[in-house]
Amino acid sequence: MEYSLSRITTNGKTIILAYDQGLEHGPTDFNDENIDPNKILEIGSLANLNGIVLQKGIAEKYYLGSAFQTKIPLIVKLNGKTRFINNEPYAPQICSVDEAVKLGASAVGYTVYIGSERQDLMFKEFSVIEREAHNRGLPVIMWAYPRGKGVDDADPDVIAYGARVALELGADMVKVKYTGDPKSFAWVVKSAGKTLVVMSGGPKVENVENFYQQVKEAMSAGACGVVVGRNIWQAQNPLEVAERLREIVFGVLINL
Ligand code: FBP
Repeated sequence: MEYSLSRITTNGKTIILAYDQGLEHGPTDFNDENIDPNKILEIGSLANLNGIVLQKGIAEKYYLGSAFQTKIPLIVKLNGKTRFINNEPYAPQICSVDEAVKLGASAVGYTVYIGSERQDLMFKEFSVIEREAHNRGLPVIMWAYPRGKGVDDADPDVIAYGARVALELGADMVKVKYTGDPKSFAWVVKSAGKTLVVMSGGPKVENVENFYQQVKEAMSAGACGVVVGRNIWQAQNPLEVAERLREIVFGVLINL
């Protein structure tokens, strides 16, 4: 099976902008500016990021056929749910690999709620997606989110388990929460084997320096980059945050 991560990485490293929160959390995450998908596509393009994560509706209406298509690679999120689904979550597939290809995707993403009572449904959907995407030459990113009754999603061992599940199921990249310290994150990276690990951004932090420190630690532990949404586009100056992230992840500056 042929697939390449080169369209969403630079020298094996990556910074991906996440913008699927409108579905996952609702417009409560947005203000008058960042509720407009064009503004986020503009940030990702100007900051020269490696990809933007969109659900198919936004991809179709704001990306396909627009100037952004040549400026920032698209990662189509193939499943999703609202915040009203909590205890034993399941995020159904809402877009096919075929549709993602037609939208111009360079990769596809899928969330697996590992440990949820409905995990088997997500495993089944993921396995079909993995096969179809790889047959079409597209890499697959797993959002490995341990969740459900009795699952502690902040436990470093549980996060490492999620990373291992991604490897076992054939993901090329796995997006996980930071464990809180570089030693336990290095074990997460080891557990993921040849599946590349990206650190998840999370809610906007009060002190952005703490966020940069976490990214530094994750990179030093072997992560290949980050998938960040709110900590970039909710920031006062998103391009400044993106520049700092580029310094950390790639070790270079961009001209703003
Ligand atoms: P953020 O950097 O804004 O946290 O985005 C990453 C992300 O995985 C999004 O892709 C997704 O919408 C959201 O977080 C899901 O967060 P959660 O399920 O923790 O509410």
